[in-house]
Amino acid sequence: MKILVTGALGQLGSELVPALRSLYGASNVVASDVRADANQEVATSGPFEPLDARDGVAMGDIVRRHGIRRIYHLAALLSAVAEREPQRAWDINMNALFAVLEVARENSCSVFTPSSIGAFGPNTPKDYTPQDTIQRPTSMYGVTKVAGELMCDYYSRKYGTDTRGVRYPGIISNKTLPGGGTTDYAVEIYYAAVESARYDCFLSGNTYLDMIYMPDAVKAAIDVMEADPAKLRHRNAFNVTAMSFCPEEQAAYIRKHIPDFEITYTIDPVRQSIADSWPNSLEDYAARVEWGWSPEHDLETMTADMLNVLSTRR
Ligand code: AKB
Repeated sequence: MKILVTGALGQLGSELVPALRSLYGASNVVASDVRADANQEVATSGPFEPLDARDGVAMGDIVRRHGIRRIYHLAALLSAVAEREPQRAWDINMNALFAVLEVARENSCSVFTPSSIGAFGPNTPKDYTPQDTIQRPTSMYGVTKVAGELMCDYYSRKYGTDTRGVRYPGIISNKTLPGGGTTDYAVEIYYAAVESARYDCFLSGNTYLDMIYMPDAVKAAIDVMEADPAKLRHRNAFNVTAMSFCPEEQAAYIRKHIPDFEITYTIDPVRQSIADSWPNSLEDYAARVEWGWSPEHDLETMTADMLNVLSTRR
C-alpha cells in the first residue's frame, strides 16, 4: 500500500506518518506539506514532497510518480484561525479537498478526511450527540467540515471513490502543538503545568468538550481505513470520542500530580462562542459497531502520560 499524507507536518500528521511508516514501510508513505521544513522527522524518515494541497496538478503528479493508492488528507485550517480568516479557510479547506477527491477519482485512490465536532452547531443535541443528527454549524470551520463530509459521500456514491473519515474531538498530544483550534487549551495546559504550575485558560471553567489522546486519534485514522467496506453503513464521517471534560476537571486531574497547579480564566469571546456551539459529549456507537472503534486512554491515563513525557523532556 503506497500512501500520500497532506499536511504531514501538522499536529496529527507528525504522529500519523511515523505510525503509517512502521506499519506499511517507510518508503511507502510519502509525506507532503506546504511548509518545506526539511529538519522535521517526518521529512527525513521517508519520502517527502513539498505540496500546496490546492494544487491538483502537482498532487496528481506525485500520486502517479509514487504509485499512491491511499491519501490521508490532513491539510486544513482549524476553527479559531478559520473564524479570523473565513475566506482563506474556505479556499484552503474546500479547494484542497476538491483537488484530493479529483486526484483520487482519476487515480483510484482511497481517501481519509478528518471531520470534527465542529461539524455540529448550536441546535444539535448537546449531550451524547448521535451519529446522524442536525448539522447546522455557525463557524466557517464547521461550514467547511459539513461541506467536506457531503463532498466525500458524494464522490463515494457518484464515482465509487473509497472515502472515509472520522469526526475528531480536540486532539491532545506532546510532539507538535496544534495551531489555531478552539480545543488548543487542553494541550497548552499540560505544557504550562510543567513549566510554571499555572495556566490562564481562554475558555470558561465549565465548558465541556470531547477530547482524544493522540495514540487513539492515530489508531482511529488507521483502523477506519483498514475496515471491511462491507460492514460500513456510514462513511463521512464517524463520531469518535474518548473523553469529555471541562477545564476545571482537567485542572483537578493535573493537581493529582502537581498539587499547587493553578488555573485562571481570561475568556476569548470568539473561541468561547465556538465552543458553546459544539456538543458537550459525543455518542460513537456507529464507529464501535461498524469498525470496532474502542479508545484506550481516558483523562486519568492521558494526564499521567502527558505530564510524564513533558517533564522528562525539560
Ligand atoms: C479545533 O479546535 O478547531 C479542532 C477541532 C475540534 O476540530 N481541534
